[in-house]
Amino acid sequence: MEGVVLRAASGHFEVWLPHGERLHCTMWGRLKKEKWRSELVVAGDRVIVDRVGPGEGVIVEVFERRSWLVRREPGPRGRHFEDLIVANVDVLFVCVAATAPPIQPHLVDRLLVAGFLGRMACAVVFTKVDTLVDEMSRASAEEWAMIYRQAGHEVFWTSAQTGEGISALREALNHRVSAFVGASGVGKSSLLNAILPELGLRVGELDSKGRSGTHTTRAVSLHRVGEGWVADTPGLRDLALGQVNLQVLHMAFPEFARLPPCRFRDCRHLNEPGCEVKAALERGEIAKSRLASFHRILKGDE
Ligand SMILES: Nc1nc2c(ncn2[C@@H]2O[C@H](COP(=O)(O)OP(=O)(O)OP(=O)(O)O)[C@@H](O)[C@H]2O)c(=O)[nH]1
Ligand SMILES: [Mg+2]
Ligand SMILES: [Zn+2]
Repeated sequence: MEGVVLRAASGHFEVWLPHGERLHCTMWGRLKKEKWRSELVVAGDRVIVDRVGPGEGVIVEVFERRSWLVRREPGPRGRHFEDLIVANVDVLFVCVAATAPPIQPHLVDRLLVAGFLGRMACAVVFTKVDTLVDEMSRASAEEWAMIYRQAGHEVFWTSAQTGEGISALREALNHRVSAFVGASGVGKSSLLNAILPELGLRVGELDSKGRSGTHTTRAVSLHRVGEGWVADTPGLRDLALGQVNLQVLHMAFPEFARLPPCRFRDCRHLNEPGCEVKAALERGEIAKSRLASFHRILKGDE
């Protein structure tokens, strides 16, 4: 029987079967040896299961993944371990809070690059827009939204509290697999609760300064929205990408990739003559923060 992994935790898997049944599964021993990733099977994986008892099964095969969100941890001898977070997602919804916790543009940009590398489309979701009560915070949030629109991403403007933008987001989740990702405390679980009121996911407070969340969600879980699926994920502190090739990284920044080519094919957009990216920056078509992220990712420092 073919199914979808809804949740994976230390060798135990909840698998959804197309007729709606959920099986509690373990994994077949031989499969464990064949796989090379630290996470053998993750939420979003399409699997074949054998039933072994009432409500119980065993995963005997994992289908090839069409997309993946991974973080790369440095390993021995310059190698990297790939830590798979979720599989087979069509659209990565990168969530940022309109006010608190403060936006971390570098984390957002890393997630957008990870989405590109993992073959997902990416959108940016502003959460908690009900907290934009003064002109300054509103102007700042709108400026960030502009930057990501300019980068070619669809931007959603939402509040789980007032319901603003929730139906547009629900619509966007239909007929595809999505994942909400971002820093802890930006309101990923709250958004899902607003979209699916019967869900009742646990949400957490921010720390006393409102600088960060308290890592409330502990595991990735997939939920049905209409004819689609959406994954809630634990808040990320950072997302190591490992070494990314210059040309590939350039492609991962859609507003860079749109420009005519720079004079030098291996232009790193630092101070080379004939650099189209620098020229676009001066014209205000590219944000400083985006080019800064590009350079940090290129250098490979996490
Ligand atoms: N004012 C306001 N607060 C919100 C909104 N959405 C979430 N919050 C608050 O933000 C805090 C964090 O929300 P969560 O949904 O737990 O955030 P999360 O992104 O799932 O966090 P992790 O699971 O730790 O990654 C909670 O105190 C929520 O009540 C919103 O639309 N408006
Ligand atoms: Mg959460
Ligand atoms: Zn250049």
